Amino acid sequence: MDRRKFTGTLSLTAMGSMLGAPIVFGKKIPETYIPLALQDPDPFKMFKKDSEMTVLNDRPWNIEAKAHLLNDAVTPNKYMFIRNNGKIPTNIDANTWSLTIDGEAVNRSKTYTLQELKSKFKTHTYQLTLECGGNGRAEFNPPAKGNQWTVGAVSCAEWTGIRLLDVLEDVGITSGAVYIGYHAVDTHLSGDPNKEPISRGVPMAKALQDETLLAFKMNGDAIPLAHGFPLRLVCGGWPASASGKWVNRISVRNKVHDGSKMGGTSYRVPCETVAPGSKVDDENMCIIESMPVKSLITHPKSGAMLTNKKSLNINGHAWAGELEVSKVEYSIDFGSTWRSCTLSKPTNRLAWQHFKAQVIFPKKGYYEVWARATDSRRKSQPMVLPGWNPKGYLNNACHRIAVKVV
Ligand SMILES: Nc1nc2c(c(=O)[nH]1)N[C@H]1C(S)=C(S)[C@@H](COP(=O)(O)O)O[C@H]1N2
Ligand SMILES: [Mo]
Repeated sequence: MDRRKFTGTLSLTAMGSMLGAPIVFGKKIPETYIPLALQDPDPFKMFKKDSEMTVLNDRPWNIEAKAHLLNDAVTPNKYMFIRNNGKIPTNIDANTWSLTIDGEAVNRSKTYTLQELKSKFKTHTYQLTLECGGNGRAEFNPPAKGNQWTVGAVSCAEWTGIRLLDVLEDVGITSGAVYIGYHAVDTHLSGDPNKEPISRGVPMAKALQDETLLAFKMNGDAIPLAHGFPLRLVCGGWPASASGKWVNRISVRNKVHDGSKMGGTSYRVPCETVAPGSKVDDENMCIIESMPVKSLITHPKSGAMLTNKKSLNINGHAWAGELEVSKVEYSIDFGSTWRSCTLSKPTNRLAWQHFKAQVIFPKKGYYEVWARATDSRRKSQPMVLPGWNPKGYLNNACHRIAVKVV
């Protein structure tokens, strides 16, 4: 990684926020000088991530959690995956930040400062599940290009902000509104200032939900730079690519938003199941909306050894996009029989739910514990890989851990 390039254009405020303290004599720093504490080329320190997190790519930065790191009820910053399509912006000044609402379907476009947004509209706090559409991609065959996410591109943090609904109501939208599309300040890997790395969105029905936030806090503090400081659109339960980081403009469109990564094979899957490896025409691809039902065993870590003990407490989380999870079961006989787990209600809509069970093993030996969640419409996770698609999205196959009873 080229550390120099990364911090070369950092503003004093951004450097201060990365250091966790303002740089007192900051104004005296020579122009290209990088503070010693930021010269450490360690992404874990740079993003305040735990050293057990897995780096999948450093250009752009993509980092995932291991299943056992996600055991907390609410995901702390240090275990939250990072997914970037372009370069993380480095010159952000929250004091001058503004958000413009424009597009074909607003009466008149309007710009708010961040301060105005915070004081004018009511604040809401929700736990919201964000899963990358490509989480689980690594398992697809034929393989799909892109970051080879295993299971850890999912989080459920507590987000605080204002409702997009309230802002759009204040601006005034026309009856022709179909979709919103976000625009952000991160830059394209090519360096071309006219290319947006990503500009996605959601249909009006999702945009106007209670839980769709313009967030300025994550887990009670300012959003970390890597996760969208100072303002982020958060659309829980949908592919996390719909939750724009570093957002400074939202367009209310009179058609399906056509920004970068809205077409082709990006965040789209064949509308009908296809044979693995097929080529699918553009018009037969559909935009991913609500994410499918899924669960993750976060305790114990796969590979656990049970010495002189035949019972094991497992726990984890389950989520189902827009829906609630109605049950989670586990199997220790490769899916032949299933037993119920205890499942909690979500703290709020679109928050993941927690499950636990006490597993009893009949005798010494090797076992696998498989978990399977079912949503409120009775759809369950597949035991094996679900429908192949060109970019390897939506792998919600059962999570499994290995256990030895010795
Ligand atoms: N501006 C902007 N927003 C973005 C992205 C991005 O590259 N740029 N990546 C998206 C994708 S694909 C995902 S999965 C999530 C990742 O959010 P996180 O890094 O906070 O976990 O952010 C989404 N929002
Ligand atoms: Mo993503």
